[in-house]
Amino acid sequence: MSTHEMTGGEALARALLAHGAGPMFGMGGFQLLPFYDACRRLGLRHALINDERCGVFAADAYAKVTGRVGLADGTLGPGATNLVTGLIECLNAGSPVVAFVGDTHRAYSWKNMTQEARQLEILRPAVKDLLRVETIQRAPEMVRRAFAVATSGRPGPVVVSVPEDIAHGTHGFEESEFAADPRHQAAPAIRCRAAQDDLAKAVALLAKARRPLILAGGGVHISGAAPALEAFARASAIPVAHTMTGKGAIACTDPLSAGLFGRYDRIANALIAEADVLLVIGCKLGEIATKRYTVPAAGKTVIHMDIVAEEFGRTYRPEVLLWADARAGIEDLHEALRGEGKAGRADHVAEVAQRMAAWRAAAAARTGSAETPINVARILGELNAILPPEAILVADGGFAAHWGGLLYDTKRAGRGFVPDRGFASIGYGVPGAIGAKLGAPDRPVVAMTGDGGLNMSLGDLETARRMGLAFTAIVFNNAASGYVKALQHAMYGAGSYQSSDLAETDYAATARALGCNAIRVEDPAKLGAAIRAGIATRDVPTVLDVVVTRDPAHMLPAADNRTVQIKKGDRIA
Ligand SMILES: Cc1ncc(C[n+]2csc(CCOP(=O)(O)OP(=O)(O)O)c2C)c(N)n1
Ligand SMILES: [Mg+2]
Repeated sequence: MSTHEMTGGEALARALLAHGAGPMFGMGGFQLLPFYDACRRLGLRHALINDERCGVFAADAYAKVTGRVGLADGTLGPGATNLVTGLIECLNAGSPVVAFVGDTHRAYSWKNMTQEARQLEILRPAVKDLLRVETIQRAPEMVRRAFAVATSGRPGPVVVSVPEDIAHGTHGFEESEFAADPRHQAAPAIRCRAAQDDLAKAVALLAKARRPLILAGGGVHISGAAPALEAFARASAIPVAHTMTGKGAIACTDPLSAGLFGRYDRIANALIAEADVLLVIGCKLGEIATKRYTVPAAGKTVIHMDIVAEEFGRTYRPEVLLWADARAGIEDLHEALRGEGKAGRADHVAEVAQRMAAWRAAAAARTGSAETPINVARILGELNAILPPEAILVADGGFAAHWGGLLYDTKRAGRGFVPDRGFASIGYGVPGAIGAKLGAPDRPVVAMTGDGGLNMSLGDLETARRMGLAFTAIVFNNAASGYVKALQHAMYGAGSYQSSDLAETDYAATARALGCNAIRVEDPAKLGAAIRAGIATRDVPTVLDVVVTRDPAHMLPAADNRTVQIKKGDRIA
């Protein structure tokens, strides 16, 4: 048998290629140089990112859009620690991501090596698993293991720690050592199904339900279950409400859509209160989705379907537990229920559509607002009118996700709205758009970000320009850390602002200086044309610097946010 002498770095690159993997985002250092060199020689798509956190955000968005494993890397020390925020997004959101981190040469560890830190201890709680390549021979095995863990069960991030002596050392590998199981190229690699007796209990409850409602979370998208959910909801006449991440579980334009539930809602919270059975799918029922554990109110009949058994009962005590992959579980329910009880739900379904129509009529004043500075709702109104069904809307961690979650209408089932609600960090908009565009090069990608969020990730507009990626980044320019300012306004009164103002900045000029296409929009009537121009642009990002309200009393996202009252202990967002 012939062996091929290569560095550990090259073995890692070959193992990635064996999984059909890439693109990858990172910033180099000494430790991983042989890996970078192998990427160049072997043609693994790798791009320099200007902040490793953004590299993981891009990998996360790529994984969310494609289901395939997102890849990132960081060098020893600050490179590794910069990964933490991004990795926690992947962990909390269930995104399959593999990250390589350079580590010290083991002959010198703990001797004040430059950039040395207890980095594995820092990274450990941020990931689903942390593997260390202990001997060079095991490099391909560790990559295989990382992909297997990242794509199985509830997907998540896996760090592979690569000591310098492993990356730079050499070993004679046989070709067969790089074999990879193709099922682990994407999540879910393997699906589990609910127990028959649990399914029977769920079917018995749903068959006689008159006002049932499905509450869909991001797990629906991780599982690729949206088409199955749409078919089940239609065949069974059960309306669907969703979390921010669950948007697109069915199309928002579907008559069965009850819209967002939880902290902000259109009509869904009332439907939850009136429901006789709630079917929760792929949703952790966390703080925002439950409006701080008040929705659903205690005493509801809940069927909870999730792939992580430990999530059952964490925030709400369900009647029936369906321990299943979402798509498999929905298909099984569909098959077993066979539309039973559908006829008795005709009024319920008609009422949902009527209430949604009434909500839309009430919201139209804001989504079509001619106010200047521009009302953020108008931006969502324009996006609803302009974006085609296949578009992807990325939303930054702050207001953008809440405004988008509430007001954006997806027009087909599937993940068309990509917020970073795993960790809700600001700064996700631009790198998220980079990852989404690489994952779906033929789909229009639009990102919404606050000016604060853009400030955090401005450097990676350079990355997007360098990579020739055409997406549209809409900046909600309110010259403020607006969410904080709005809370200060509500809690301490007008004028009581601390560290929540930003300098008035022309982000269009900033973006132009970075080589991007850019338009500053101050007139709401010009918004539509600007969005269309952004979508039509090729090979370069477009930044739309949209001047929105600076009045902290009018920043909160709701059909009429002026009536929002903050109660003690409440958080608003
Ligand atoms: C990394 C990080 N730091 C702080 C926060 C808390 N936070 C949530 S929204 C927000 C305001 C962000 O300002 P900007 O991006 O301009 O959005 P705006 O609210 O003004 O639309 C902040 C600071 C966060 N989510 N993430
Ligand atoms: Mg702002």
